Amino acid sequence: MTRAPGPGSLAAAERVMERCDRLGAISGSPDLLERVHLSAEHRRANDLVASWMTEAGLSTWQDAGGNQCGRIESSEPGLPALLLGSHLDTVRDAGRYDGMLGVLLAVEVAARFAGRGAELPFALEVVGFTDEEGTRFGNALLGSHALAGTFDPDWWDLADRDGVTLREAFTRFGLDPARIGHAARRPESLVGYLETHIEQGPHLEDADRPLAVVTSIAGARRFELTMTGVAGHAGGTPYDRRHDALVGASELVVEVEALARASGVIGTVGRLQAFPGGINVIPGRVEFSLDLRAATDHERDRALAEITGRAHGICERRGLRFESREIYRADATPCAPWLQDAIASGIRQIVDEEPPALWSRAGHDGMTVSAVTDVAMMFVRCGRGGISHHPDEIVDVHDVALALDAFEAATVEVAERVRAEPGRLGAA
Ligand code: HGY
Ligand code: MN
Ligand code: MN
Repeated sequence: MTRAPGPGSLAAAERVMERCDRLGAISGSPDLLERVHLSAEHRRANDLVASWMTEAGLSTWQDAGGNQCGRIESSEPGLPALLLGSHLDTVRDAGRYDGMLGVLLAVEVAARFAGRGAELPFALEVVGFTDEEGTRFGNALLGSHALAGTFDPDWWDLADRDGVTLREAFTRFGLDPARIGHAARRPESLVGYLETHIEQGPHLEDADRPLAVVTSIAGARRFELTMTGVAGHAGGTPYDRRHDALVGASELVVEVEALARASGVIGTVGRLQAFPGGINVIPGRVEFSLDLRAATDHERDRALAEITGRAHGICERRGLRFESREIYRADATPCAPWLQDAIASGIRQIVDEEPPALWSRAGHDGMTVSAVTDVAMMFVRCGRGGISHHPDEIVDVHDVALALDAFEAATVEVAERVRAEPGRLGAA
């Protein structure tokens, strides 16, 4: 039986929802929510979240990767930190809770320990990552790669749709590419990373459960695909002489879905453009995307090989050429059992039921942060069929209140486990 959240928690949850609305109004577009890496909106969102962190009693800084950070010391300053957080950037035409909810819940949990830091055997840090989505430069997780010390210098030459390189945008934002290494955290400075995030799927709503513990995060690979044929006259070119790139690409798009449905892998073509794009011209070239993910890297990569084989088969039959360029890869990430236990125990204390355990079909910053410390996640129920990456994204304030209390309880559970095993403080 789910316990009703306490009045203080409901008020805090209302504050979190109101703050999600305020962040939702910080967009690069007047008609929809889009807040991308190193934009003026990124700056405004960081400043606003920094003010809320300060209000909560955290010391704040923006790290050398553009992430917004805050910290509460324990009784002894300078101890390794438990990181709580999520991301502040969005996809195009986004909802208001993907990422933002987790950052603001982390601020509220930290506020509950402000002045009580001595109760924890570690410092508490909140991080609002930038660029979890990769909306601007195609690659993703650039903020958490900086924190994990896994930023690849080749990425400086990535360019956005206006041709602005990551290096130029970074510099214009007021950051120094030469200093990005200063964002990297040493494993011994961290205890672990906990993220609360909306589920972005229907499972909790279907099960009528408010919260879940996440077992692992799906590994994903993203590609820019090109099919090239021969442009021609839409009227005069007989079908048996056509090399129609759009029909070929369309055949592959349908094959991706059929293969994914049959194998449990998740394949999506989110973008497709035909060239030259004339209404009376057979498309000579099609550029399209592929987002491929699965619970394990093996399943994902096996599906990729199958899709590539089918693409070449289509090209052979239709006299087309197929090219594929990988633009992003993040491997499947298991959540640390000891942190999963802490989250499950936190949920049990608040919701009085055994929490469901789900693998995350969505990618998250924990995939990169796991390079430097153990990670775990808690999911919050999404309404409206779990819709996300869409303005209709929605959560219920009572679930947010339960999530807040469970996230606080999970933090205390981590503290118990660290006290029992001091070696976990900054385990390399
Ligand atoms: O694409 C994802 O899975 C995440 O929302 N970035
Ligand atoms: Mn997202
Ligand atoms: Mn997200």
